[in-house]
Order: sequence, then C-alpha cells, then structure tokens
Amino acid sequence: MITGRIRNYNLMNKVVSATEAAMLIKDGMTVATSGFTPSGYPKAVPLALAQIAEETKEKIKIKLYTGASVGDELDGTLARSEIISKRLPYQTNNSMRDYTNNGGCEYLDMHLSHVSQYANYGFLGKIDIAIVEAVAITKEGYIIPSTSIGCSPTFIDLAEKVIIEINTSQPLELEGMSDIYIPEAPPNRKPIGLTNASQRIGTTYIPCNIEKIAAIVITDIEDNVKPLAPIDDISNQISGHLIDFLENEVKKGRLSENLLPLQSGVGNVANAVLGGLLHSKFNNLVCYTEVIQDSMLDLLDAGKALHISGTAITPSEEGLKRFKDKIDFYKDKIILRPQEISNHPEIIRRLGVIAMNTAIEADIYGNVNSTNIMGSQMMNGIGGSGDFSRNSYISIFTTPSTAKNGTISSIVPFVSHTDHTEHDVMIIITEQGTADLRGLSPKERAKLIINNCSHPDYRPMLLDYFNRAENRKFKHTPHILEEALSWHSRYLETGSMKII
Ligand code: 0RQ
Repeated sequence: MITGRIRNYNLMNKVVSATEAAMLIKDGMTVATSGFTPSGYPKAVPLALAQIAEETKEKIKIKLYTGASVGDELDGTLARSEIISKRLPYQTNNSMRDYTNNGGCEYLDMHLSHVSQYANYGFLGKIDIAIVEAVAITKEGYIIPSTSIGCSPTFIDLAEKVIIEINTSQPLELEGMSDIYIPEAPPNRKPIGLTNASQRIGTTYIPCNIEKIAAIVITDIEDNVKPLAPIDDISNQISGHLIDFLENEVKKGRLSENLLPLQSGVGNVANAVLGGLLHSKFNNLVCYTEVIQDSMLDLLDAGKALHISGTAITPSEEGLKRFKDKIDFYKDKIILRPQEISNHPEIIRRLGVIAMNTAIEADIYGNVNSTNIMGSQMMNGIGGSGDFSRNSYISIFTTPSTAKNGTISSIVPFVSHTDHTEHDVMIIITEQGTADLRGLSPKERAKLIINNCSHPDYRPMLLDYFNRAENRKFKHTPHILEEALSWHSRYLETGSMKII
C-alpha cells in the first residue's frame, strides 16, 4: 500500500494512527498546515483531533495557519468542534465562515504572498506543529507535496515537529510538478530568478529535517473539492466584455496576440469568465496564477494555453477526476510553486501579469470590496487578489451588477469595506459593460462606472447621488457620506437597496 511512498526504511517506525498523531496536538499550540483552495490539506489528523476533543471533553484550542482555504475535514470539523481560537489567512468553508462571523475565533484575512514571509520574520509567533499532506517522503526525509504547495516549505522549516499525511489517493505522478524555492530574508534577499512563467528555479521536493518528523499517517481521503455553479448568462456576458476589452488592447498595440501571463481569481464568476477565452481567438496563452480551476484545465486541453504556473490545483469534482486521469498530459504543462513565489509582487510585475479578480461590490470611484458582505460579514478573504491586482500589468475586477436577485446593487456610492483601493483597480466589468479607469480622475471614473457598469434599476439613483455630491463644496471626490452608507443600511433594514 505504501510502496514507493516512504523511501526511508527507518521512517517506517514513525507510522502511527491518525489518533496517535493527533494526540501530539495540545491546547494552546499553533498548528500550521498544507492546503490551498481546498487542495492538498491534511484530513485524517484533524478528524481524529476533533474526535479526541469530543471523547475526552478536554479543552483544546489551537491557532490554525494554512496556505489558503482547506476542506471540511480541517476547517469545518475544527470550527464545529470549536477547537480553533485564531485562523489565518483565507477560508471558504461554511462552518468556518459562521464560526468567524459569530465570534467563535479571531480571523486574520491576509495577502497570501505575505503569509510565509510573516512567519519567517517571526511576526506570527512560534509554530509548534506542521501537518502536511504528501504523496511521498524521500530517503532523506524530504517531502513530495500533493495538489498544493501553499506555505508548506516555510511551515515545515519553522515548525518544531512535523506530522506527514501520506495520501494514497493523490497520484505519485504529482512528483516533479512542484518547484520549491524560498527567498532569503532581507538584507540578504536576492532577485528571484524567474523571467518567464514556465521556468524552474527550485527543487521538486520540500526540504525537511528528518529529525523533526514526529509522525506519519497513511490515509486515502480525497480532496473535498468545491462544486462550480453552471455558467449562466450573466457570467457569459461578463466574459464577452472581457474578451472585447482584451481584443481592443491588442488592436491598440498595448498587448500582443498571445496577451501576457494570465491570473484568474477564485469562484464561479472567475471560472466562467476565464472559460470565455476558450472560444476566443487568443492562442499560445500562459498563466501565472495561484489557483488552477477547471477552466484553466480546459485551456490546456484545447491547446489554447501552453503552460500554467500556480500554487494549487483547484478543480471541481469533475475537474479533479480529469486532472488525475490525464496527469501525464498535464505534468509538463503545470508547475506548482510556494504561494510566496506564485503571488510574489516582484514576479507579477516583471512578467506583466493580467490580473482578473472578482469583486463583491465596487464603488463609483473604483474602490473594491472583495471580502466583507455589508461591511462586517466575512465571506472568504482577500486571498491573492491584492497581490496580483496591485502589481499587475492590467488589473481587472469583474462582478455581476446586482446580487441577491437584484435587491443589492454591486455598484454603490461607497464600498462598505475596502480591499482594493481606487489606485489598484484599472478595469471594472459587469454584465452591463466595461469601465476603463486608466488615466481618469475620480469624477471621470464615477461617471464611467455608473453609466457603463451599474444596473439600469440603480443607475438613476447613483447618478442622482453623484450629481448632488458634485454640487457640494469639495469637488475632488464628491461624497455625501451619511447618505453613501445608508445604501447598505437600507438593505439591512428593508431587504433591498432600492428606494421604494
Ligand atoms: O452568496 O452563495 O449565499 O448566494 O457572495 O457570490 O456571485 O457566487 O461569486 O463564487 O465568484 O465569489 C468575491 C466571494 C465571489 C470570490 C467572491 C454573495 C452572493 C453569493 C458569492 P450566496 P457569487 P463567486 C485568487 C483571488 C476574494 C478572493 C480572491 C472571492 C456569494 O471571488 O472570495 O479574489 N474573492 N482571490 O450572493 C451581498 C453583494 C454580493 C453578495 C456577491 N454585493 N452583497 N452579497 N454576494 N456580491 C484566489 C485566492 O486567493 C485563493
């Protein structure tokens, strides 16, 4: 069963049950795990930890650090068992979301490129235990990661003890897909030698001090991936506007026929929007991104994309099956890197990445909220959207113009929370149209966003707001603040942003 997966005979005596491994985790510890959007995260040990807590009724509270979102076996189970006291940097699990929003734990929503370096610089305190999923351990004790890299190299390096889950549902063919490179800390940091997305600069394994390996657990629980919603008319329209925009950039000579490396965010809208490229005239595409969703696999399958660099395979169930079935085809076309590299500002700016991320809402001046519903309910987190948008060649945000059956306008006078400021947002696209904000002043931006992107049901209200604000004393970014925020409270009080 574990042939070829544990290649150092001496490590065989570290193989224990998930329960025995989980018993190493004590109240008050900081536990840092593999996993990114929910791929390649540990499953058996967290399930066992929740069971121990349930059976012994002992108080166990841990700080949980991961690469990004992880599956229900980790986030969901530990949130429902109230084991997590602090969580960072990103999540997408319903139980974890409720737990956070109901005050069960503290949650730090972080730029994903920051996590490894914060940990390395000592900003996040001591890491007691790293739990990482692997497909194999080499004879040196090095770890061959599974479907995501995330922060695992840093967590393994910093942790006092390492627990490894060898997951036999993860194909051994994943070996060779990763490229592990960790930059030095300042003042000794050198330029990261990546000048194209398909370049390799590191190792195919994660170095690990063999002495730190405290337990090895064998499991076959599959990644609990998230389903994707069927692509709807609105997403198709957004995708159409995006393709038109990119074609126009080519016409104007600002992009070549093969574009520049593409990054696409996470979720249904992002997947659908990227899917539009499949039927576009663009060819020989390259992606420098963090998540590799189904539509990126489609681009590889169709020969539209040549290469994808990311930090995690983030497929639906169907996508995961396809990835495993065709892994020999994907193997030399996909590189998985630590998130510190996949999301590194230096590389994103050097390669000229086209960043395409999703907004929850945008305001008339171009500020974008990607995380907090009505200002205070955490949805997922900023993820890598800030890493990419601020440093990209072109930063594009897409969103349907309304949410919740039209009762909410996604274009508002003032965002209820800001993740991406007006300085980091170049293009906003809704199903209504595109606002190209490059080179525009706040007032010029406002007119364009309202006229091109807002839903006709809300456009007159937004124009009325802007015109009245513009007639006030200060003309640079005209606002009527008390009224701007009332849009959100009106929804909370009446169930609709519309004035009835
Ligand atoms: O809620 O499911 O309860 O109906 O938000 O909305 O339209 O299904 O969109 O799945 O594409 O997710 C921004 C959340 C979009 C995602 C976000 C409600 C809506 C629905 C989801 P329901 P959709 P998507 C790299 C980049 C941040 C991280 C990121 C995200 C739910 O893309 O997390 O970009 N992005 N990372 O009803 C109230 C509004 C709303 C609203 C949407 N204005 N008001 N509710 N919703 N707009 C990847 C990583 O970093 C890992």
